[in-house]
Amino acid sequence: MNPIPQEKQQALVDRLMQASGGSYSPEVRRRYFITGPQWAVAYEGQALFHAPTRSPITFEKVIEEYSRIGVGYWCTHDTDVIPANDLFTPKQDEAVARIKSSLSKHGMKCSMVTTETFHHPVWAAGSAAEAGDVREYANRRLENTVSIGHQLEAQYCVYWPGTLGYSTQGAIDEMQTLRWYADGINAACQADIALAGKYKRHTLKHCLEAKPFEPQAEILLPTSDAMLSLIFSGLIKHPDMVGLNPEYLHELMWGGAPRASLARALLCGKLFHFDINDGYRLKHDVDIAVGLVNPLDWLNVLVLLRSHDYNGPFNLDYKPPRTTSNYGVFAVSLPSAVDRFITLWEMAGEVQSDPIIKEATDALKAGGAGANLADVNSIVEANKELLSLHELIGNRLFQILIGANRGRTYSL
Ligand code: 3MF
Ligand code: MG
Ligand code: MG
Repeated sequence: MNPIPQEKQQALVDRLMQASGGSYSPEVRRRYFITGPQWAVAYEGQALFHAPTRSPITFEKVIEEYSRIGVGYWCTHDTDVIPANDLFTPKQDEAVARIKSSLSKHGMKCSMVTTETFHHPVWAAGSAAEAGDVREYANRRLENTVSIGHQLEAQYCVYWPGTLGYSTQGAIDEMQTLRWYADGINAACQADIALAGKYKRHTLKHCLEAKPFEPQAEILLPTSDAMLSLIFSGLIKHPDMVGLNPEYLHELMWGGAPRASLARALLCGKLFHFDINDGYRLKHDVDIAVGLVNPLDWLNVLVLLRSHDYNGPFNLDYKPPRTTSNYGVFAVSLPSAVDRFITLWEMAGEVQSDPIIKEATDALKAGGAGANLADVNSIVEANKELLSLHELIGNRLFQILIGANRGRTYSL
């Protein structure tokens, strides 16, 4: 193939996207509670070892593009859209007014707001630092975000503690730091109760998000289970208002099974919100888009969530790769992520109604006949042949993933 002239490259990308097929209309996409973060599509590709590869984009453009593609909900960190120096000033109100008008112009809703407590130098020692003024400032920021949430009619508020931890051992008192961290969540809930009264709205759902490593060497609340222990520790004054925002990759990063983490959250009634993406075990937070690394696991995650009636948001917390251009973010990255999610969700429905999986599962639950409880070997024998069904179910899930259940075949 000859080199492709620059002015023909976008057309090539568009033609191959078209040829790939499998895309849904914006109307179909809008039927799902898929939420689009400001920071995901505005990410410029920078990292510790990386200079940006994309140019900045405004929230107006982000909201417009989400709407065009069919993502009905937008969410943001406070400082994604309001520079830290403008917070608490009339410039904040101006920004909130501009966001409101942008959302309404494009028929979009704000689903969630979150406070950036990890990037600015003020958080060098975390939001629950020893210095009282840092903690007071953190509380003001959280309260302010809750207020912005009410003004934008959001339902959820998310907290990723970022730097809550340490790099040098013994530098902080873990117990005290966790108490201070809980004070911040309490301040946000307290402010929420007052603001909900003022705005005549429901209080928000406050969702804690754990991540096992990065950006701190040792993290005090590294997993969703750790977050559950904080919620039920007695330190949280309004535990009913507080739940989880697990992130698929964050649970995978520590070597856990995201499906099991989600199940534990569901058991506790705390699965409020879910960050969807993909990546690898025991590596850093690569934030690859949903289904590109572990589609089979993702299928099973969605079977779990469909089977147990999860009805909260699916938040596209991923990062378009550095190799994707500004144009590619909206032409390839975002629509393909949404469409893979929808396809996997629909496939999960197929799994639920698949007659083979259903019969195999029912047979496993029925168990084998003829066991004598006084004879352990007879229990083994009674169930022995049935247990091959576990692997058969695994194979059937693979077949559903590749469409073999719908007649797709391969031959030499
Ligand atoms: C970091 C994250 C964060 C959180 C966000 C929500 C930038 O790995 O996942 O995204 O999701 O701060 O509050
Ligand atoms: Mg996240
Ligand atoms: Mg992440």
